[in-house]
Amino acid sequence: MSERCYITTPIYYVNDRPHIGHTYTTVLADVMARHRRMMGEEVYFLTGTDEHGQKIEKAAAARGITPKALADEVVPNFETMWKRMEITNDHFVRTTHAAHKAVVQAKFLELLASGDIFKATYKGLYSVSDEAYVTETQAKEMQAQGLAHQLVELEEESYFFRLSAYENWLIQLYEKYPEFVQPEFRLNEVKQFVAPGGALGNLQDLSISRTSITWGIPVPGDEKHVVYVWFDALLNYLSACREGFWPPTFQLVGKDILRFHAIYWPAFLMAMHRQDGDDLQGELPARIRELLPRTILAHGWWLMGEDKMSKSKGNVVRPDQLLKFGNDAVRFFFMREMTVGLDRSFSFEGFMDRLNADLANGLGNLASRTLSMLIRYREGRVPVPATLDAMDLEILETGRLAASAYLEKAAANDFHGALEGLWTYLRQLDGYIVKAEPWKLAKDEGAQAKLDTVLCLLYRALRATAVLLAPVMPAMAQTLWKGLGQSGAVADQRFAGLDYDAPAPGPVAAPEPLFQRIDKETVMTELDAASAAAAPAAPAAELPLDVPPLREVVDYDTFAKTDLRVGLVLTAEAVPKSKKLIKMTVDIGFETRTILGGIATGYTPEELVGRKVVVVANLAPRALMGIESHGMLLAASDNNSKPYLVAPPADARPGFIVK
Ligand code: ME8
Repeated sequence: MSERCYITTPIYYVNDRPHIGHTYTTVLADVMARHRRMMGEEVYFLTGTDEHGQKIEKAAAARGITPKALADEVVPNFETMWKRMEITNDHFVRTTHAAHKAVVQAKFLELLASGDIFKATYKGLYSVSDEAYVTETQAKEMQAQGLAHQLVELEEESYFFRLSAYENWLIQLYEKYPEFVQPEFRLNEVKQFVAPGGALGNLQDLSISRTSITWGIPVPGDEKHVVYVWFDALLNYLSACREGFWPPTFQLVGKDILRFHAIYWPAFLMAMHRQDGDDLQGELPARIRELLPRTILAHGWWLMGEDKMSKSKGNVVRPDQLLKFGNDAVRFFFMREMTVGLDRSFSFEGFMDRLNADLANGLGNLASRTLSMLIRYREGRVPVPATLDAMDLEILETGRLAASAYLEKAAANDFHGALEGLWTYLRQLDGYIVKAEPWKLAKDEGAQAKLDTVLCLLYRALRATAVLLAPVMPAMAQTLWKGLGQSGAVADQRFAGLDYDAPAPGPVAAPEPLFQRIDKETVMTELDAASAAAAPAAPAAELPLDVPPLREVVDYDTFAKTDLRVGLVLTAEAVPKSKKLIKMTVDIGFETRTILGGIATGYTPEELVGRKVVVVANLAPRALMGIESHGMLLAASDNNSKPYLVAPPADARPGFIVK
């Protein structure tokens, strides 16, 4: 039986359309899947969408539609994009599929019965953007990065996964089976997180249910809880696995979601597979290792210059912008430019330079020269070499080494290195042509045998190149394959069966250009024009300041009577029937207050949660719309503008006095 290989991508959130990050991961997975098929492996390749959780619930609310309607609208964008990019996934999983939900609920109940999931009360800081509780250290890191507004203090009844109990086994997994996370420096990151300095006792149990949201898979038998979105999402790899393919061979993830995949995910699986008698403090049984993913492959990010791409910065590259240069060109660029694991900065100029140099010149030029010479000098028939001189033997040996190095690197998922090496070889072939001077040989009656050798070696080199490149550039490799007079699909070839010396079948065809050279200047001008058109319109001329005259002077003691405190908004909701009022609960360090603010023209309730504010804390309570307000928030405005809340610095703690 041939070897089986199960490859997964992350499942993508449906709050965005595909961007370069999604596209890169999916193309990498596809190249790996195609390559492994040509290695003779039986591949199951899974991708899909992650549709539950607070992020999606919020995005849908902002649009005024249900989360399911949002997902149904966005999912086809992914499916269509993958078709357009010739992605050969065997299945597309959606976490809203009934089959997936059933597996999540069944596994939840199993772990509840085994004691790996239990119910308790939890109080802690929760990161709204990560949908995860954070440790004190993480909270400090976030505060230092100015992300304090994304933290809220939550107290809720929750189901917990006994993550702490798996720390010992996890550490053994990383130590004994370092192939579990690749590349190696990413494994070190994970180890550092789980056991800084090699010390145990750092992992805390993980809250895996929520009562604060409703968009999720209900906890069976306790339906006011929904299953935490990461427990739900990670289980897609299990629920959508094809019979006989477990465990996953390669799971591709971006560096930002490595922690979830390298810590939580194997721990969930350990809990599902452990048996009575297994000792969690003892050795990790080999039987369990075999049921865990073989490798979590973590890639880096495409950056814009040195910057992270983000919707708010408006610098996100979308696949449509690249695909007008051809799908294979994009696939090639991704594989050639990015070293799996590292970040890489993207630029349109670099993109075009790479394609012009490697595809229009490099490969395209070599193919068209070779085919033209075969047609011109041999009427398209491929001759057989008579004798080989030292120069021929050298290029043959170079080719043999280049092909095996390519296959070795590609099998280790180093497509960057594989392609770099192959292109060095293509340049050596150009050098071989220059040295052999076939155009001179053609004119020399006595050099015909030598010309046969040169043409044949070039033909064979291109034929091997078409096979090697088929996973990376399926359409271009097929065009070349056909041009070389080969029949059938190049993707049906097997690397092991690659017969370098096989006779050529039919005559070669007139060369079809593999890649049209890009006129970089024209494209850059178009891009500049498009980005100028898309740039936000200049702000409307500001209205003149409209404020009342300065109030009468007060002495310090009068001012000092006002007690101002830093507060943290814990919850916020619109007050029914009021256009302006928002009702909030605000933590002011020593107590939590209900405060009404007339700020709905400036803020949505969602934007307020997690925000630090300045509270007038000793104002007499006042009832508005039948609700008593215990304080007031400071906001800046003039008579025309919306209110702008006064914001204390990120690390000011609730309760701090403002004076
Ligand atoms: O994280 N370059 O989904 P997602 C490269 N639903 N990769 C990038 C990138 C960039 N500039 N920006 C984002 C999720 N990514 C979860 C996964 S799996 C059980 C659940 C990558 O749609 C990012 O690293 O936010 C991540 O791997 C992927 O895009 C999906 O992001």
